[in-house]
This record gives sequence, C-alpha cells and structure tokens, in this order.
Amino acid sequence: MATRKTTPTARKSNVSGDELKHYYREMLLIRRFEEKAGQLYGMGLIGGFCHLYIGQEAVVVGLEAAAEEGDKRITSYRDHGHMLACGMDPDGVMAELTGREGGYSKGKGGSMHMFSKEKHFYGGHGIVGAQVPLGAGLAFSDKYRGNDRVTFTYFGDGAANQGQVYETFNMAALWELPVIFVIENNQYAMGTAQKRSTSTEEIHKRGEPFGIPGEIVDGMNVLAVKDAGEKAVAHCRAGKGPYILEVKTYRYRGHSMSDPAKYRTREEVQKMREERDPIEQVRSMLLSGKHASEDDLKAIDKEIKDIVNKSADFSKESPEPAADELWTDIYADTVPQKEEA
Ligand SMILES: Cc1ncc(C[n+]2csc(CCOP(=O)(O)OP(=O)(O)O)c2C)c(N)n1
Ligand SMILES: [Mg+2]
Repeated sequence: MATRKTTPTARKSNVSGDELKHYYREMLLIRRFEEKAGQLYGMGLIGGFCHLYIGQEAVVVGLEAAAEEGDKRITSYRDHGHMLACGMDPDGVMAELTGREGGYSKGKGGSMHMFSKEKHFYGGHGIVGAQVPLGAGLAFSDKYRGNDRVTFTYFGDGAANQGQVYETFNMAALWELPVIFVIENNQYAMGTAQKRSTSTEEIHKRGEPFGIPGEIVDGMNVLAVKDAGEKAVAHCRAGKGPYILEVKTYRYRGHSMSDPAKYRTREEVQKMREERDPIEQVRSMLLSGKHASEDDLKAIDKEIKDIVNKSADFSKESPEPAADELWTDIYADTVPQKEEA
C-alpha cells in the first residue's frame, strides 16, 4: 500500500497572500482562545478537565481548509481548536467551558462535550478512542444517504493503540466509507512518549492490512496539512473508501491543566516553539513574501484579541443553567430520515 512523506514546504511558492492571512488568523484565534481558557481555568472559572490545543493549530486549520460545506468532524477531548476552526462561535465555546447557559451545551457539557449540528461538529469525546467508531458511523450515514460528504475523524497517537480503532478500520474498508482517520501524533499520550507505548513509529501504516492508504504529514506546516487533506478528501469523495493521515504535531502545554511534565524537558518544548511553530512559519511567509506588513499583522492580532476578550466577558456574564435543566436534552426527539434523491 502506498505511503509517502509530504514535503514540508509544499506549495510555498504559489499560495496567495489572502490564503496565508486566513491561516494566520484562524491559527491565532485558536492560540489566543486557548491561552485565555488557561487563564480562566487558573482563576477557578472553569471546572473539571480542560485540554489545550496550543502547538497543534496547523492540523485542524489545514484540514478545515480542505473541507467543504456539509463535511463532518468528530474528535477527542482536545477539541476547542476543532470547534473554532469549523466556525463555531467563540462566545458559545468559552461559555460552555465556564459552565454557563450561553454555552453550546447550555453549560451542561463543559470542555469535552460540545456539539454543533449546524457546523457538523459531533464532539468532543472524553473516552479515548471512542470517537473513532462513531466517526465511521457518521461516514456510514452519508454513504447510506447517497451524498458525497466526508467525515474527519481525529484521534491521538495513544488512541491509535486501541482495539476499537482496528475494528473500525476493518468495517470502514469493507464498506468503503468516506472517512479520513486523522491521527494527531503529538508524540505523547498523557505522560507516555510514543516510543514507550507504540511498537512501531509508523502509525500511518497500520491501515495496510485493511487496504487503507496512509501517509505522514508535517503537522507544523499548515500548507502541507492542507495539501494532504485535499488528497484524502478527493480519495473519499471518489468513493475509494477510507484514508489515514498521520499528522506529526506537538503540544506545548501539559496534557491537561494539571501536568507535572516530568516526561519531557523544557528544552525539548522550547526547541519546538522556536524552530517549528506553525503560526510563526506563516507569519514569516507573510512578511518575507510581502503579503503583509508588521502593521497588518498587528491589526489581525488586535482583531483576534478583541474576539477572545469578548468571549471571556460573555462566559463570565452568562448565567449558570437553571436546576430544572438537569431534566432536559437527555433523549433525542427526532430521528434523521433518508434524504430524497
Ligand atoms: C478509555 C480511556 N482510557 C484512558 C483514559 C485516560 N486518558 C485520557 S487522555 C489519555 C491519553 C491519550 O493520548 P493521545 O491519544 O495521544 O491523545 P492526546 O491527549 O495526546 O491528544 C488517557 C490515557 C481515557 N480518558 N479513556
Ligand atoms: Mg498524543
């Protein structure tokens, strides 16, 4: 089965300034939003678990650039970036983090349990790997309905060692489901480095026994991610079945908010930030290609800061849900029907 490496500098020369600015803005929104979430957590305004996506922004922004209206996405608990990248409202996401009525799950779900039917975002899942069969199920629903939508099913390098992933690979290949399995390989599963937990470094090859093609992608380079995403999407839309993208990335912050980080050195993190940061890469492309000036970038920074501050204000001002909300939103009251041809 074909596997290949994506060139990190893919399409550097023919990318437009507007496209680069779009990626810059989207990645910066995620980064600033997550930094603010970290602050609110420190202030005691966010309860429970909270897993930040800082460092991994190019993965979801690159893949969203390859998606079209109606495509679906589902992911793990490290999910705020995915929500923002698919166009969910930062106010609603932040208010859900603080457990308020204005949140996407009316304050009843929190960080790991948000959904948007409108944006085709199916969570937010706290059980490691659980979203993988669900993602194949979403793809099955599209195949059943006869449309050409694809589902992006994101999971981590740690989750990739779970049995249910391979049961899913088997069914997805057997039924030629339009699902892209995106392995966000940030090199750690909580405090366990990939080399301690995983028998082979090449997770993208794990689809081979099922006939699923896979490739490694430079997840710190948004252009490389978009290119790989477009290829995977074309494969799925053409009815050729599932595709695996192992996107090599890195998380700068702890696994969740309480992480002593004894499993890696400060120097390792610092080196990644200094040499591979996805936002800095786009920033320097914008400046060196004269697509934007320092002042243009400052204006974007300000625009993003305002959006994030507004979401933080909203998340503090929105009231807590009423106690009788405990009894609502438990069962679905409509069953989706097959679309007319
Ligand atoms: C079934 C299950 N086992 C264990 C856990 C505890 N746990 C939460 S995150 C995690 C590590 C997952 O790592 P990875 O898949 O690499 O994702 P990352 O956190 O790096 O994004 C573990 C073991 C869980 N939530 N669910
Ligand atoms: Mg991981």
